[in-house]
Amino acid sequence: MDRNCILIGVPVQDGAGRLGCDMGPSAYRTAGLAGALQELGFAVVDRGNVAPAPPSGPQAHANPALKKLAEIVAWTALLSDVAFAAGGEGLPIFLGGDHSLAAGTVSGMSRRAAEEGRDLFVLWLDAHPDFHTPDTTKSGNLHGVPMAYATGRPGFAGVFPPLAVAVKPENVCMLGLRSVDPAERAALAEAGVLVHDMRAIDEHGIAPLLGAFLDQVAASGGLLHVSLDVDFLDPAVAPGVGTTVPGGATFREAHLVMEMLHDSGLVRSLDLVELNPFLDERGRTALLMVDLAASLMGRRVLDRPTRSF
Ligand code: 6HN
Ligand code: MN
Ligand code: MN
Ligand code: MN
Repeated sequence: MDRNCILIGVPVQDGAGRLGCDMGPSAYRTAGLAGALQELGFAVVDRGNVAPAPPSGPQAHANPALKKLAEIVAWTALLSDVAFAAGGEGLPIFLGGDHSLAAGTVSGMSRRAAEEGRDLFVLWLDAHPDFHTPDTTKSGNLHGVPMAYATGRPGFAGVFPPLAVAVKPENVCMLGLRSVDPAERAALAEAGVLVHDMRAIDEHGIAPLLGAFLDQVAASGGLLHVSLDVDFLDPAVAPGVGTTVPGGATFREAHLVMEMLHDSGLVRSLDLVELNPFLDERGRTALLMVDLAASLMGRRVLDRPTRSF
């Protein structure tokens, strides 16, 4: 694991259905992310927040439900370049911001991997697959499309920035799904994405499912990008998100995932997304996300801070 951590604030909220994700980067800073990583021995650079120039006008599309298309296209183009560059300098941690940011971070990291002659693998920790296209989304919220974009699904050409290197769908593992729209279900099956929903986690346990995927990444010599959506977690432990779905990962399952990721030594980049501080309770979701990031970076169970709310 790279010992240089690069924190990049991404206050995008135009991809979500409600306001508040733009406060995410501040909440992670307030919850002590940089200090937690420094305690683990990392050199941490906080680059502050990035933002694209505001678009000159709306971008037309045949789907009238689409919201803020021009804005999200601008974020995607910017973040793809930012991720490509930062991925070559250290281990970038993208502090969201809503999940639309992954259209940029995943496509940029995919280009970075190709530059090194390797494949990008993506571990997608989320209640949702975010596998709509601009044509199939009914809500029109573009945080519902990033993985379809990054894997090169049809429907983005001439709408989103051209994709330099598509992620192979078989290199994507989605863990924790429990809210999948019909169009997404069909597209996931057609693309051949590896999906472990909550039922699979309940039935087999999270460790063997993740372990098999990490073995596959290691065997192929690929780079691993992790995209952690707050709603991967059960709303009882992580209420600070706009798209809560009951029956999510427990505190213990989530930490185990992070600990296994650390032990694998494979992680090259990380998204922390969908935190909505306006919906949080006394910062507990922000603190949990920081603790999970620290687990991924090597903090052991016995060193976790004791907190009460
Ligand atoms: N997320 N599938 C729903 C939609 O509106 O397209 C939910 C998307 C959730 C997005 O989890 O980042
Ligand atoms: Mn998501
Ligand atoms: Mn989600
Ligand atoms: Mn199974």
